[in-house]
Amino acid sequence: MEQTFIMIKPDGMRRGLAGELMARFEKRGFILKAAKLMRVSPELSKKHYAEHADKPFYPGLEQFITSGPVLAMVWQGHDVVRIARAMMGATDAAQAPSGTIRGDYSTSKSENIIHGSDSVPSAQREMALFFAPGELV
Ligand code: IDP
Ligand code: MG
Repeated sequence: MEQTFIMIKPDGMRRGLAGELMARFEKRGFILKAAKLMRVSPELSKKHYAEHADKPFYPGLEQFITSGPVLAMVWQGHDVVRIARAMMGATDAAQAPSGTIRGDYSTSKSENIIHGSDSVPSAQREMALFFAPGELV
């Protein structure tokens, strides 16, 4: 069964949205396979966001993602990579429709509450960065 890597970012944690966001994935029918409350180090940020390392916004992104606890998770289910991205809405929360996570809780292109893998290969790469195989239950 397909799995994806989802992370509630520091802004989502600061605002107390973890329980509500997890409930959305549960109610859609996805199964929680792993969860870890943690801080992202600058080193882990550089690996996780390797595709963005040369972008002008990367320094701000690293500062943001390391600014407080995140909730790293693996969710499993039918077509979960694509469906989770649809549930999140566009990267720029100002463009995300109401009813999506970003569209309901943010108007920012940077502090946009949640991360979700953009493809099955990305999901496998990101899960391996945050979890050891034995940590998936
Ligand atoms: P995604 O999170 O929707 O997959 P990406 O383009 O992969 O979006 O960007 C990763 C993260 O980097 C975004 O979620 C956001 O936090 C941040 N980001 C992306 N583009 C910008 C930008 O133009 N300015 C500031 N931050 C950005
Ligand atoms: Mg992305």
